[in-house]
Amino acid sequence: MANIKKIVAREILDSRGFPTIEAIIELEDGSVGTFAVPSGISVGKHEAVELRDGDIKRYAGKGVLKALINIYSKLSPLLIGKDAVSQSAIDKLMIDADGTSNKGKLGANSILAISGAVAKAQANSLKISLYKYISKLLNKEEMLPYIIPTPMVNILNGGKHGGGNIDFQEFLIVPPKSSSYSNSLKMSTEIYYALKETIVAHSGIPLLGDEGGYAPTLFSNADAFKILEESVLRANYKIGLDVFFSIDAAASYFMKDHSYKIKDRPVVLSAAEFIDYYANLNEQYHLLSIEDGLHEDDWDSWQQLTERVGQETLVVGDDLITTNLARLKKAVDKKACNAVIIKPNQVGTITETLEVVAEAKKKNLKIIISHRSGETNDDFIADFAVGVGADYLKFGAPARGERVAKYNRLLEIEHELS
Ligand code: 2PG
Ligand code: MG
Repeated sequence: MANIKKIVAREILDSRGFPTIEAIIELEDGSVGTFAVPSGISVGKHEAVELRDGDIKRYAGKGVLKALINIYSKLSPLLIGKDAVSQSAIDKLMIDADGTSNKGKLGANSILAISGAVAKAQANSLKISLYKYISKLLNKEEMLPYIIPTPMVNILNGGKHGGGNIDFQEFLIVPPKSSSYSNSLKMSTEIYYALKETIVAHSGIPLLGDEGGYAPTLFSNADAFKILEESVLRANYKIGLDVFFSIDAAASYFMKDHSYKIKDRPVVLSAAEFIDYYANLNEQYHLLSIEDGLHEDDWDSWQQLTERVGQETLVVGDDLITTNLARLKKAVDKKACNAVIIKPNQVGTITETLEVVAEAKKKNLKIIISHRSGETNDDFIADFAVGVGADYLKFGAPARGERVAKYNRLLEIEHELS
């Protein structure tokens, strides 16, 4: 048992050079926890509010000084002296102090910075690895055995993360569940190298997108699949055996007036036609998962997509659910998806994130723990993914410091577990 002694928060930069918050919590026994908040760019409409200053004279309006002031003036006085052993009590104090349904008053970024730092400080106080502490928070006791979730590795970036020419946001490669984590990382990284060679062989320029995947100038989604296929072969692997394909379409970002405009088709597609398109894509590539295949509020079409391809493919809700318990329950009722993306900053506290994980587990949805496109070197979510016993994880390309910090932490955990 150790009370919170000191809270420090600072404005730092994320991987896009945008300001974000880093909080440092010190407990009375000397234990320290640090947490840096990530930030998305293809943000779901129903996510908790990320408070930004809006002062265009500073960091183009993206500063987080107001959120810092909230930490020092509103949250610190509430939390100093409180026992870090009760994560849920601490999170509840902050939720109540905010008082809104979307953390719009104090900002989900202020609240999550403290919530995450408290969890890390408490794990350090108990002298246990963070993933073990997360497991205890979720299950009351440690949930054994620990397994490293299968990585979904985003090697080709389009949509809002790329050069603006490919419609789908992420093209991911996923090794089979039977592969060890280190072998999965090795295979994915070798295919990532091969993708660079393939792009160059096609006279492309191998520039990177926001999540470290390549963002080549391609004409269509079909072109992207072609160069992925070629890259897997170039690395001497077999699609459907050594590796599977997944996509995050982030479709809310290219739906307009209830229709979808993709470069693969000369005319716009209705939701029903777009579902046909996915079904065809599936026949060709046997996709392991389709994330945000449809607009985030088109529940009926989600239900139809799940009915159509959900037997063999994970239909993954990210912008659809936004790590929000009510939306998860609605998705389960409507059979709108069979897998869910979990991102702590979509909801704003560790306790609420764990509640969504627990509900998804109860309802047999597959769980994918995800980073954001704007990241820091914080590796919290690597431990979080192992601790909650997720099925998959999504940390971007196996390149760039803010992505490899997480992949490398998993190598450390794998070593610890062996
Ligand atoms: C997503 C995420 C992470 P962003 O859509 O899944 O890959 O992107 O953080 O920009 O929302
Ligand atoms: Mg997504």
